[in-house]
Amino acid sequence: MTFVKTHDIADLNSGLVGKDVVLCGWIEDLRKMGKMTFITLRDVTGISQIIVKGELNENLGEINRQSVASVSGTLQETKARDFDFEVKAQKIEILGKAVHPLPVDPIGRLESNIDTRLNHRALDMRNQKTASIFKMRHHVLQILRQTLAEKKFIEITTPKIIGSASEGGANLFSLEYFGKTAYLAQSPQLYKEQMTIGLERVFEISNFYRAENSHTGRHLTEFTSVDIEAAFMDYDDVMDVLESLVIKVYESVAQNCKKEQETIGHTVNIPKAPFERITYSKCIEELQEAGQKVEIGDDLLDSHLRIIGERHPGFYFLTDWPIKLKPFYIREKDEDATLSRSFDLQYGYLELSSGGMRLHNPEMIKSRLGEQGLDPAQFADHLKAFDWGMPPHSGWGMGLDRLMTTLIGIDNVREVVLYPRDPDRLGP
Ligand code: AMO
Repeated sequence: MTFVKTHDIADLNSGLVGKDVVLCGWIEDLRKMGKMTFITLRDVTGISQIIVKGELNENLGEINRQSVASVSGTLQETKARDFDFEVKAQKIEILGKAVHPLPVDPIGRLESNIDTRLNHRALDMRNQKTASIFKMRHHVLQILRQTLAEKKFIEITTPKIIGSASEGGANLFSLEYFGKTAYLAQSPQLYKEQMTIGLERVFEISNFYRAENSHTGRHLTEFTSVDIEAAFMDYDDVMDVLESLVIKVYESVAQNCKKEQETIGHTVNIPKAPFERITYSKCIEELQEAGQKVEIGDDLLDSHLRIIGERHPGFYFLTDWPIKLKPFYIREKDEDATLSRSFDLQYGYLELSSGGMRLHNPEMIKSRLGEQGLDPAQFADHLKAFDWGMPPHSGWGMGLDRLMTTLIGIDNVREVVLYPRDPDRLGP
């Protein structure tokens, strides 16, 4: 077998002309022209033309498109317009046959619907548009980690199997755990807050779980969350962190993922700082002006956010929500205890992130738990840490999958998640 790959296709260069190379990849196209066969070979980095002549061509036999092959040959200049070089093949070995008909067309000439693509996701990854989305997601993950580390946040990994709710009782998946009931974590909320007592600034990028029976383009039962928590910061400070992080991601993708944007067919427009900050009460006024029957204290429905989103396209913060609409750990405003030091980051109608300043007085937390019908005893382990010198702290959680949809201009999170999980999809 000659599958020792000597070069990725993108690494072929004029210095290698006349030298022997071994390329490995998938046969994207194959044209038999009498005494010659032209093969297009693709690997994850690019495509190359392979010329097959003479005895090798006569004995080529049956080669299926999309089979995986290793090609040994000599690199040479080419007259072909679409390629920089070509390889004159000396040996072609099929390493794995593709059995036709394939369930989806990886070239994308025949479009398949999203369910068919998701059911055959590995093959869908050979479609250049899909591959570009995941190359871009890889880049976004790198830039998030790098930027947060530069801002002196320490990466943590919190447990996903937990003994009690982190966000309150709703939307929890439970599982049998050696005779006890355990839950899948909805967020790292309690752990990230606790970590501020020693590490000050922490972040986590992990999957979390919501037993939400939602059938929309923005809800999954397993999603990737980017979370931060920072001691000695107020909610304005962590909004600044979020704003600069989002801009950094956009700048970096615009600059470093040009090929991916072209293949996806969507150009990333870098948003300008500062993002507009609209208070919840201003938002209610705008909705009333637009003829909506909403009052201060009402939660904002999807239909409301669509109206606000049309008036404020792009990124903006919705701040100072009524305390009763926010989780038990969010702190009230000093000047008006009915309002909270909280925010959502919106992209048009889409909620990308929510966060705020936290309560750090354990008695206040217990009383808020009670008000929200939660049992403080269930949170005893968490509340202990508040007697060990808990600093004032703030943070946020951002849905990575939702952020990705804004970068690729497609409003279905299933496009940006390898194997999405929703109420109707548990496999593959
Ligand atoms: P929240 O519940 O608002 O806040 O979640 C934060 C962000 O996570 C994303 N998200 C989801 N994405 C896809 N599918 C879902 N089912 C889903 N649920 C949430 C959204 C959302 O804005 N602990 C707080 C954050 C904090 O205060 O630090 C929290 O979890 O983009």
